[in-house]
Amino acid sequence: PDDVEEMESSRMTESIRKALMGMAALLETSNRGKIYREGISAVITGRPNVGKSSLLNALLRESRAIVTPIPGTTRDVIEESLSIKGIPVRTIDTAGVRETEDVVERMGVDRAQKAVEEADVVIAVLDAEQGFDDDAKDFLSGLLEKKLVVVLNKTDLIREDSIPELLAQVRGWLLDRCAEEPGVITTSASENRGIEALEDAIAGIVLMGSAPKAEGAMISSLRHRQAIDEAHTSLAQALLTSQFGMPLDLLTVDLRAAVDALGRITGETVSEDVIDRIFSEFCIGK
Ligand SMILES: Nc1nc2c(ncn2[C@@H]2O[C@H](COP(=O)(O)OP(=O)(O)O)[C@@H](O)[C@H]2O)c(=O)[nH]1
Ligand SMILES: [Mg+2]
Repeated sequence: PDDVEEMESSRMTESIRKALMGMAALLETSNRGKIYREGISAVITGRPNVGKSSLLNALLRESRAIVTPIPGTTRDVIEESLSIKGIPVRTIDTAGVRETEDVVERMGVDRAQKAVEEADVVIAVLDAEQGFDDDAKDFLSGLLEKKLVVVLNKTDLIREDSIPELLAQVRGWLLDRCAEEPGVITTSASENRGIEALEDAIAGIVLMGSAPKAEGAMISSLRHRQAIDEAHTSLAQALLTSQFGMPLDLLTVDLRAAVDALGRITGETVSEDVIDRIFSEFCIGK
């Protein structure tokens, strides 16, 4: 009987694990829904004069944005609301990041750093003409933990056949340093080139990991999300219990909570016999 129970327990663990994976995939679809509904924040950062403001202006033209300028000086943080591939993106243009003695500029730089910390996505702009030198590496070093899009701007100022080499250098350097795979693209803000690629890169990095994996199914309402969140938590608890080889009876509480939470979506409350049926499936010996 002990052997049977042990076998059934591992089958049970497997079933719970599968259900958990399904729910995790569903929850990811709702993250995606949330991104389209509520939007994200992006910050454009880089050394002074690399073309940050020019890129923001190019994005504004491209995205037919709802323009809501927040008052600020050129040394301050300026925010615009864009719509990038259908995703609302609050985009912050920052003062150039560099060491400075100027008190007013210093405040702008501090705010820029704070904006970077708080942003969902960081658009790091480099001057392609400057090449991928130590200063550029130094600058990117502080951003490796973020969802990152690296833009090599001013490509109109360098030979076209040197672009692939430059791209490869930057990609190679970032590859084993970044928490998440960054987007790396080239633009010319002044010639309005690469702006579409920039939009694709931003949307791509935002949606990365939030692609719907559950065939066909997608959570769209907050109420459903909360219910599935709860069921997910209960099932995770049940998985722990079952992995530690606790008596199956102990699982009832968590499984029941999970089933009840899911029942709130369909409007059904689950009767004792559903729980009994679930258990009779697993507990042959009972
Ligand atoms: N040749 C060239 N000049 C650019 C490009 N983007 C910006 N600039 C110029 O570089 C200077 C600084 O641009 P700006 O957007 O103000 O840079 P920011 O300080 O990073 O905001 C301006 O004179 C721009 O016209 C580009 O892609 N190519
Ligand atoms: Mg600027």
